[in-house]
Amino acid sequence: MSSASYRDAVFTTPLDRVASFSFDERVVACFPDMIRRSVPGYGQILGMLGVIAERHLRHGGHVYDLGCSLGAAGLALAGRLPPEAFTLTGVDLSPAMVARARSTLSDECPEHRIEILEGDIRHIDYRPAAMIVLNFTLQFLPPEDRDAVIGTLFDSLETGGVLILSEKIVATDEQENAWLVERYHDFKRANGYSDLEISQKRTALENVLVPDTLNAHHARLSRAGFSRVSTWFQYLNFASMIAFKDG
Ligand code: GEK
Repeated sequence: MSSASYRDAVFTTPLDRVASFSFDERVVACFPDMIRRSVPGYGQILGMLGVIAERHLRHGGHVYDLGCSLGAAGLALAGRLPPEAFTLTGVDLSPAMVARARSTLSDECPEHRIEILEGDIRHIDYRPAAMIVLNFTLQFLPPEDRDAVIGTLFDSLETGGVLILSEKIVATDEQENAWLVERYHDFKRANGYSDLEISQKRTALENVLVPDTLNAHHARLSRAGFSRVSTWFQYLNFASMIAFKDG
């Protein structure tokens, strides 16, 4: 399959009925453009994943990239660390994403030990890991399944391991939240999206992407057993946290 990436035009024309968002072939074909123009800080977060891995990953440790899409986290780690530094399993539910991630990673970093599995992160058997990345994936799970997944990930992490959790968030204060959402739409306009595209995408994501507050994330991570949680990045209503499993 070609690794070309097209400009996101999924919601450019008016639709009679906006269907729920799905990670299908059409989305996969333009995904790198879509996520960079839609997620504030996406490139910066990816860049830091490699830096965090350099500091926190034990040599030869195993990494999970859950909801890996096209394998961007694996590529970021492979860009900073040599092949012997880590092994990585990427998991994604979308067959189209998985096919494209496999071909991209084998083209871009054939020496690195990266495998991509098609599966649901709620139901796979995890092996012990030193680092787990959930980069904008938990938000797509039904809210009632999130505690169990975070609990399983805590159990799978080795002592000294870290979980990176990046999410779209909702602010507790209504006025603050309204300001963040308005500026987020301005961010999308500044990146070339029309009002029609913004509103149709918003409709498509309703009940598909359900954001939590930062407090809810911190509380869930603590409940699971993480001893320390820090929000190391926030850009408008998008944030990334690191949770430590201390000994
Ligand atoms: C990146 N992390 O580029 N099991 C496995 N995968 C799932 C599940 C599930 N239950 N639900 C959704 N997905 C990536 C970006 S995108 C974020 C992640 C976005 C997958 C889904 O198929 C999609 O590929 C990914 O999670 C979310 O760093 O598009 O906003």
